[in-house]
Amino acid sequence: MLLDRRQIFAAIAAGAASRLARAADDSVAIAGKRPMILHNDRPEDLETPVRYFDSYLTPVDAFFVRQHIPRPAPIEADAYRLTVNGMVSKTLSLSLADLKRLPQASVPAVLECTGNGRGFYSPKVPGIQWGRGAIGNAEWSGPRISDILKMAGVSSGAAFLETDGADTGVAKTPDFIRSLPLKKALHPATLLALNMNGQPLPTLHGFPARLIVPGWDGTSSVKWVIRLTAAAEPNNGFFMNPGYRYPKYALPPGTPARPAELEVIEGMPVKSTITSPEDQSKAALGPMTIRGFAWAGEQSIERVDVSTDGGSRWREAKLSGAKLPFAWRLWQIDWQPSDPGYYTILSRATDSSGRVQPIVAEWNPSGYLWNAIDRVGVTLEKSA
Ligand SMILES: Nc1nc2c(c(=O)[nH]1)N[C@H]1C(S)=C(S)[C@@H](COP(=O)(O)O)O[C@H]1N2
Ligand SMILES: [Mo]
Repeated sequence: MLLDRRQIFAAIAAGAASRLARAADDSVAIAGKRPMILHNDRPEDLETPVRYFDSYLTPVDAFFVRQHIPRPAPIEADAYRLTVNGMVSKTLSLSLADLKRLPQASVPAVLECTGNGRGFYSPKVPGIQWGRGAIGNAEWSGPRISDILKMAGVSSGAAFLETDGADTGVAKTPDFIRSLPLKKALHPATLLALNMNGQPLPTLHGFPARLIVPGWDGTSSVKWVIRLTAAAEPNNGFFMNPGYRYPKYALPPGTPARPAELEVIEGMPVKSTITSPEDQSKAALGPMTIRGFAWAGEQSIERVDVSTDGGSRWREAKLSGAKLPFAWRLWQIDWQPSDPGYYTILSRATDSSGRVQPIVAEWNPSGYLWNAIDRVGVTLEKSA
């Protein structure tokens, strides 16, 4: 029987409804996850509700999930092999045990989807309407890509590393393949992560091995890696071109991309997020602490300023944690409002290279790299 598009969507929706327990706030339960904001089912695209962001490391069960195509069949640890080929002196086929025998490095790093915050753009941009939660900060560990490539012996003419995940294309969506300039691949913090927060990667996050490219957009961090290929040129497939490119010159909002003037996205911008109070929430009038996190791609966070009056006056927030590249820093500031009413709270981060969050995030046709000063509204009410 042939189903038309409407019937197919209805069938998918019916399946989803029976499989997913819906919580009151429209979040859903997925195995291994707390209730998350569901953007897509099959495969799951899950956003972290901001209330879960209350720790330096984002717990695995609260970490966002993004996948473009159905997950590969679960990979058996014993059957797993990583092929290292292309412009190398020796093609390798490495088992998980081989990878575990290499020196293991560890790096706390943010993983942020390029489209995090897309839902805030106006005019609207097609794609997942992520709010604040397509991001997490985890401790990743595993062998360095540089150690793996050293074993294979990369030719001097190689300039890129192509990475393929075990997921394959379906229908019109092609295979997920990414290329990384060799310089970034050889950076000591670029890992083939086997662990996330000290535990083996769960299937949703790329078991048994994923790339971690600290400071770059999440798209670079290929999951379920089965092949690393040294090459002279970057891969030119859909997920490198036109996917995940950003206009070289700003475009008027609402206008189409100019394909010839798009550039591959690399390091991420400076940014901050307010996690408490939540946007459009109500609270009892009284002293409170405003909290959040801030990060800056390959740079580190220098300071965060907060305004509770829509940006008229600013105060410096207290940062915790080490001033490191790649990872986020938590910040907080005490506030003693004296009057009830509606308040607009803003947070603005500055990084170690002097970048400051802009008032306006530059509109772009794919809705990438939203990094405007964060803004929430809260109503403070006199207790009865
Ligand atoms: N193999 C594979 N790797 C992938 C993807 C994918 O669809 N397939 N999605 C990428 C994108 S766009 C993001 S934002 C991150 C999300 O990682 P997470 O699901 O572990 O949070 O994985 C990246 N790696
Ligand atoms: Mo992404």
